[in-house]
Amino acid sequence: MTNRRTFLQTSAAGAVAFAFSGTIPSALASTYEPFFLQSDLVDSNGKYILPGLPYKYEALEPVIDRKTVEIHHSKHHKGYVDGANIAEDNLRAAREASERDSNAFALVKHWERELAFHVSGHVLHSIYWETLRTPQESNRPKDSFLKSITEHFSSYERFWMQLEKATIAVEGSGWGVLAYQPFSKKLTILTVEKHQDVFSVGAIPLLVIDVWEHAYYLNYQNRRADYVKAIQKIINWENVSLRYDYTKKLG
Ligand code: MN3
Repeated sequence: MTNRRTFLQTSAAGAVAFAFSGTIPSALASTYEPFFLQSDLVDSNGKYILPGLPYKYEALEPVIDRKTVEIHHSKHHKGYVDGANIAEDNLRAAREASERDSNAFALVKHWERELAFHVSGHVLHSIYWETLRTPQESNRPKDSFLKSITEHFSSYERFWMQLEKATIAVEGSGWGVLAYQPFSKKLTILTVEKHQDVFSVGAIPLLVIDVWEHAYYLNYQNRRADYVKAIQKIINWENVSLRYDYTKKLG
């Protein structure tokens, strides 16, 4: 399935320098494929599409309520998908017009920014949805991924505390991110304040926590810290761990 194998590679064609690049090794593709079934980010014509959720809107309750997930997915995420297509359409139109109109790229800065903003939002939300699941008590990564987390951050508790504190402290809207740096073979915690800006060239996001208010306001109002603490119960560590296994093969 071409779409699946090129997953985030496609978005690298947009303005997202931290997206996956390269193809999924065939040995891994079969293992990984089920996790991307709902995550074709583009259709066969290259148009961005909204991936279905891998669970029902109410599946994350009580950590995140049904209404928030529904609005977040069907309105906010959809908005990024539509915005990315509009930006690409306008850039395509400008390229075509440039043959006869010397001013065709007058708005190129605007549309490149729009493309970066919406493609980044599309990619980050797609990872966000996949790396969540129904609440589990004492939800921890397992086996080799737990071992890697411990090696990089000395313990799971210390790792989560840093991720939680960093995410709560994000100024304004943004994201907390666990990422992998292929060039250093390190797991790293990063934050994104404006997701249209590249937050760390060459780092590949494995787990992202959305802290734009739309992600939590109905449940938690201004209590971002409560939302970030609670989200630990709904992290799908198997998915995060598979992302890690895959990205390690890239570098
Ligand atoms: Mn969001």
